Amino acid sequence: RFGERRAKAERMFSLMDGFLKNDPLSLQKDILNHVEYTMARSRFNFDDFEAYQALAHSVRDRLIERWHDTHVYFKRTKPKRLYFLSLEFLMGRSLTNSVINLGIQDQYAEALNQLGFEFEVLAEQEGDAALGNGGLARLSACQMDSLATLDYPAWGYGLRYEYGLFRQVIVDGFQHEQPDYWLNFGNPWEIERIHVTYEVKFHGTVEEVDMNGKKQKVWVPGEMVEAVAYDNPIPGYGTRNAINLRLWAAKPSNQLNLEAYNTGDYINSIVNRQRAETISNVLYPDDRNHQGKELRLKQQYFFVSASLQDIIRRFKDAHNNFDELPDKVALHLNDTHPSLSIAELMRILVDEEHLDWNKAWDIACKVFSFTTHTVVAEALEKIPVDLLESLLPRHLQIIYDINFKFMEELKKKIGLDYNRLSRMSIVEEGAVKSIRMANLAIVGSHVVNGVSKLHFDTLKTRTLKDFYELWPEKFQYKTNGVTQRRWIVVSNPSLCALISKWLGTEAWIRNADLLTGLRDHIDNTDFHQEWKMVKKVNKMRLAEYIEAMSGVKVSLDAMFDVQVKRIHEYKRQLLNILGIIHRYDCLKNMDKNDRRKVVPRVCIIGGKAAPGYEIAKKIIKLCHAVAEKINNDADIGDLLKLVFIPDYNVSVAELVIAGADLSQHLSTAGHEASGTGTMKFLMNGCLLLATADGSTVEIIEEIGSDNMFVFGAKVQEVAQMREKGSISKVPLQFSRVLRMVRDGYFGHEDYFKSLCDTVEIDNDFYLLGPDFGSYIEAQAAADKAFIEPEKWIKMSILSVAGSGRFSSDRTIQDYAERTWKIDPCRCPL
Ligand code: 4GP
Repeated sequence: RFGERRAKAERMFSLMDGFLKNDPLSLQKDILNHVEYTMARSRFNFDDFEAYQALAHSVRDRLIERWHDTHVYFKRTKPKRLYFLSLEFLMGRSLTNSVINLGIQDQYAEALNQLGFEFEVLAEQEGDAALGNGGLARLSACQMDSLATLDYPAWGYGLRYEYGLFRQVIVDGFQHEQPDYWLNFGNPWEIERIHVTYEVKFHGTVEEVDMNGKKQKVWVPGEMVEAVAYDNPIPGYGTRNAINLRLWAAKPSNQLNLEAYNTGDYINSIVNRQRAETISNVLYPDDRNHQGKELRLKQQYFFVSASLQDIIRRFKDAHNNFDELPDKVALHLNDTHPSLSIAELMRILVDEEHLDWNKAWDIACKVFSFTTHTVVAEALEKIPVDLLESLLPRHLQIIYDINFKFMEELKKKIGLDYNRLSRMSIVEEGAVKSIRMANLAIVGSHVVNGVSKLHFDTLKTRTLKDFYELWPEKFQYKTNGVTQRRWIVVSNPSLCALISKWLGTEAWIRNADLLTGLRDHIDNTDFHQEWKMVKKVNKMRLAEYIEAMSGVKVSLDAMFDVQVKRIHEYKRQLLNILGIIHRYDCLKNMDKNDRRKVVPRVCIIGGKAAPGYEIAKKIIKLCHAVAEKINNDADIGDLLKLVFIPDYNVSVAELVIAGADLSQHLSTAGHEASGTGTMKFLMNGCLLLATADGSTVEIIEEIGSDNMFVFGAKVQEVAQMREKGSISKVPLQFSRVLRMVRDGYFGHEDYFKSLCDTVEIDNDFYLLGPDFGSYIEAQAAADKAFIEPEKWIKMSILSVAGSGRFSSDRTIQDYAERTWKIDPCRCPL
């Protein structure tokens, strides 16, 4: 039989003419075929968008080949697999990244040229896949790239939201949110798997039945929804491996509720069925607060249930004893959002597979690991018990049982310290009885991770202190990283070529530590010249974009100073804007001579505010009001410009980061768990102006504080300042610029009043006032360095040279070795 099957497979393979060919002529044929047969356009008459779609389909074909081979190889060799569970992935665009990772960019460029198209122009046709909010979600995307590149046998699981993160439209300086129906024109990068579906259950009751003389709990659900898989191949770089990101979409269940149909209410029954699809419809646009929303909880469980059914099915296909689960499967919880997985795995093992509770619990604890991305305990997710009871009655019982056993064990260890017991309990008593998802994740995981050294210290000493003292061995940190493939190779091709030229190798694309080799050329003036040219080219691209988006013409001689990230009070965009007002105020009061010495600046701010976050929205409006004043002041001219870049997303980031001279990371120390924007700017030779917060502390260690502009209170000082007050440290200039806003210098004084109130002396939780003086000094130091181009270029080169440690390859390798215990599994050519 085996011989027969093999012969059949070989014949089929020969009929297929082997693997797809990648010479420019074959690529042209493939693209034209897709124009004709996939897009159903005439092959002589198609526009850029159709050309992009056909091109994308031809790339996808090549991805599928590798993706198939990788699956088959994993299936055959049965390595321990990692499943990365995340409710958010900010993938951005796929085209350029795919052809680069496949290693066929030049061939495609030539093929398209011969068809009369330009690769870069077609690449611009692609929209972003924005299935996430911010840092956590983009980190997941970087980590998927590293998992594939390093050949780890990993899969990602997530939700296929039909509406991704909202589009930000600015009208009169105010943010408006518009739905991002990103699937409008189809998504060539996904593969719909109509046969990979699972029933997901909700509501209902728990009954006790007698099973072989043993009492067994059985969940009788009240609602069923079907989860359908959509697969997204993730190609590694410099390897044949392409792993999978499986996203679930909700569809009405096929199990008809005959009762409803028989009552004669046919139309309503259909409408009710359709409602099921809303589960995966829309991404929640807050990047922190999801407390107590029923739909959000439904999304979480829908995602968890479908993923675990899929994972357990795959495990059972290859193994027949659950004792092996921890040796074959690692389940990673990316933040608390997938924490219900712990209760769900227990339900499967105990209720469905009939394992004894203690054995099941032992397995679960070995399988799960958890990363938290936040600093403050208040931001940790909680779910009201009432909600959970109605939606997932069996899971609530299981969580109670987990907690009961945990509390018993804890009492044995710490005695009857009721305060501590109640702090550590998974169940929070109080006005609204709730389940603490972080506590569940910590209790059920064998490793709890922070995302930077400083974050780890905060977890140990503050946020998760009780747990750390109980289980110090459980706690680790893996400083975040970003992928140099996306953030240099894809987004900054000129810099990529320059680095490879001076290092004499492209090996750094898989091993970012090699970037340190740039230090060998630090005094070479030819190298400096070329470095300068690269930045200039990128600044030109950015300047064109700014003009197209905002109508503002900016000078390339100016310092491009950028702050792009989600808008949050703790990230202190307001500090930046007040600093700009101060700069403007100084310019206005300067005589002509002094003005000649001023370094011209283009200040660029971008980012989205959560739709319900009023103060953040006011910050956006203030930015526009200040820009309006400054940009129309002919007296100031090119000395100062301020632009807000609307709808900041991954593809905008690619452009902006490559073109920045200086970037700002202003979080009050102790509030940014890690920060990953810093790393992208660092890799692009942009100097950082930053507080010693999150992973910036480690960047300072790596490149030295003299190669960046560090300012502001340190973590320990922040605590003291909040306790003792810090009025004496608030400089006069701060009060002055704040007064300008209050007095209506930029209009809208009533609207800005509550915003100004947040930084008044007694109210200034994020310490803008006390940090203002040192902020202004750091800005002055940046100006001073900028007028010494030699010095600036060296700092820029040393930034890139020191960025290797912040590659997500390093992070992933660390997770693989210390947390997941998985080995590379490289698919042969
Ligand atoms: C973010 C953190 O705020 C940021 O410091 C960190 O770099 C990033 O996660 C990745 O670890 N958190 C979120 C969130 O995006 O939604 O909580």
